[in-house]
Amino acid sequence: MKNKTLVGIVMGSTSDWEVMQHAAKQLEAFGVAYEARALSAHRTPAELEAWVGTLAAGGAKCFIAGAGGAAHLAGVVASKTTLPVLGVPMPSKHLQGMDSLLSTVQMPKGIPVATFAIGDAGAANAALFAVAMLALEDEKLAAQLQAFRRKQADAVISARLPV
Ligand code: RP5
Repeated sequence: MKNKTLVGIVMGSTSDWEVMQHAAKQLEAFGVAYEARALSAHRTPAELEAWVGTLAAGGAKCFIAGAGGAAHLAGVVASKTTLPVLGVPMPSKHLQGMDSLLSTVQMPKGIPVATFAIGDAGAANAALFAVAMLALEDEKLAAQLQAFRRKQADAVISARLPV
């Protein structure tokens, strides 16, 4: 039986997948069930609202939303659910993602979006943050997260500079 979807990953365009795949891969590494869709806040608002509602009703615990340019996707998702929304600004052609960052992070008071770094690191970190939230009520996942951190620390400690 397919595991219940715990995290919804949404992006404004299929062109965002190159970045957002890092969120998906990170969740896969922890065995967290997710559903990923390309749905736009301005091109497919009705479908976006329906998808958010379906996942929330099905027991999802949070959403990761990545978009670029005038990036209102994460804010719109946050307007449709009280579940935590983690925003990932896409790198953009003309402003190198600063447009995406500011339009995702500068949510007016009342509807929060937890915003991560521009690009691949932000996508991976949004997934790690989702894992941390899920780990609050899942001891096995918490142990996995501890082991992940330990492995990273060990890699730094055992690294040797080429001098
Ligand atoms: C945004 O516009 C998307 O999130 C994407 O980052 C950007 C460009 O989309 P495409 O023109 O590649 O579909 O809505």
